[in-house]
Amino acid sequence: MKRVLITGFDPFGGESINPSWEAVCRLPDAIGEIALCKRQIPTVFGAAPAAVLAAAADVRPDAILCVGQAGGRAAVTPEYVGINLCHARIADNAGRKPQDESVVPDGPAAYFSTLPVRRMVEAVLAAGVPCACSYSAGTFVCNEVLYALLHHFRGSGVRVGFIHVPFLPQQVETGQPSLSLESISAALQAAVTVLFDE
Ligand code: PCA
Repeated sequence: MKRVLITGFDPFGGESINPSWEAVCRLPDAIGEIALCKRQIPTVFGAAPAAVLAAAADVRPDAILCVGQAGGRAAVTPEYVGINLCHARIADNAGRKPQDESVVPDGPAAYFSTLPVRRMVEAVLAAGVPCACSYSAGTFVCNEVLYALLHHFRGSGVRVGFIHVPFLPQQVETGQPSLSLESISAALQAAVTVLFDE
């Protein structure tokens, strides 16, 4: 049995829910031969990657899949790359708004996800949910988490990646992009199924 640490974030930016955690917390405890250990992490620079690392020390996962909200996107978007930059447009949940800071001083500019991103996109599309590969996780807390984990687990054999998910229908005005909780959950389950594919 493989173990996957899967995380979602708490609400931020004035929202009262975060679809990432709403979907993650409802996932089953196992999908086939893959056990899921679910954790909520704070939308706070520094504290978010620290929370995932603490959970990973506890869970000893074979792979880590972090999930976050990307309001405005219409599809589920596995992220291809994390970059060494924190630059916030809005404050995080601790009131911090870093401007042009590094995630890891003197770290490389970027790391590619070590999850099979293309397979994940195919699997989610096959499950009937809109999905596309993304080449930017932004410069807010989600990107910080992705970069910090890829840096920490480089060369370790622990696979690391990130999926952004759209707003839920109740978070948006008519006409704005959103996806149902059922669709987001189905997407995450489909992605998990292929995490250990080559
Ligand atoms: N989305 C934010 C941080 C927390 C979340 O769910 C982001 O995209 O950086």
